[in-house]
Amino acid sequence: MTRAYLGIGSNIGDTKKHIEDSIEMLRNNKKIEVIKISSKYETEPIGYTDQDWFLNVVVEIKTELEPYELLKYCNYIEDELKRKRIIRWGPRTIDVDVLLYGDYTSDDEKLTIPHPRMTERAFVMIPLYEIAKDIKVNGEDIKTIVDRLEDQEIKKL
Ligand code: X6L
Ligand code: MG
Ligand code: MG
Repeated sequence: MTRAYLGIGSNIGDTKKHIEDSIEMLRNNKKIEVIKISSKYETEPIGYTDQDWFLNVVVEIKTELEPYELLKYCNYIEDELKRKRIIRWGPRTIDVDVLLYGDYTSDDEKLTIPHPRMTERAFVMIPLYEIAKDIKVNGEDIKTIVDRLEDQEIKKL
C-alpha cells in the first residue's frame, strides 16, 4: 500500500457537490482507502484568471493502484462528473490530480509526479500542509515551501 496525495478542484456549478462526489468515487474503489481530507478552500484562479474562483481540497489516500492505474481512475472520475476540456487551464466541473505517490517520481508527458509546479500554488500547498505537516516535496520541507508562498488569495471555509 502506498500513501498518495490527490488535489481536487472545481469551479463550475455545485462545486461543493462535485468535490464530495469525487471523494465518494474514491471511497467506492476497493483499492483506495481515503485517510484524510483537508478543509475546503475558496481560491483565486491561477493560470487562466478570467474565470470563477475554485473550491479546492487535498485528500490523503492509501492505495494498491500503481501510479498509472491511479491516474486512470482520476481521469475516470473526471469523465463521470462530466468534465469538458474547452479552454486550457479554464473552468471545470472537477479536476483530480495525483500530487504525490509515496517517494515515486516520474517525468513523463502523461504523468509527472510530483505534480508540475505544485510547490508554487497556494491552492495545493496550503490544503496539503493542513493534512501533512511533516512531508517533504522535491526534497524540501513543506513548511519552508508554504512560508514562501505569497500573493495568492485563498480562504479556508
Ligand atoms: C504562469 C503560467 C503562471 C501558467 C501560472 C498555474 C497554469 C496553474 C496552470 C500558470 C499556471 C495552472 C486551478 C486553478 C487551474 C485550481 C485554482 C493550473 C491548471 N486549476 N486555480 N487554475 N485552483 N485556484 O484547481 O493549476 S488550471
Ligand atoms: Mg489541476
Ligand atoms: Mg488535472
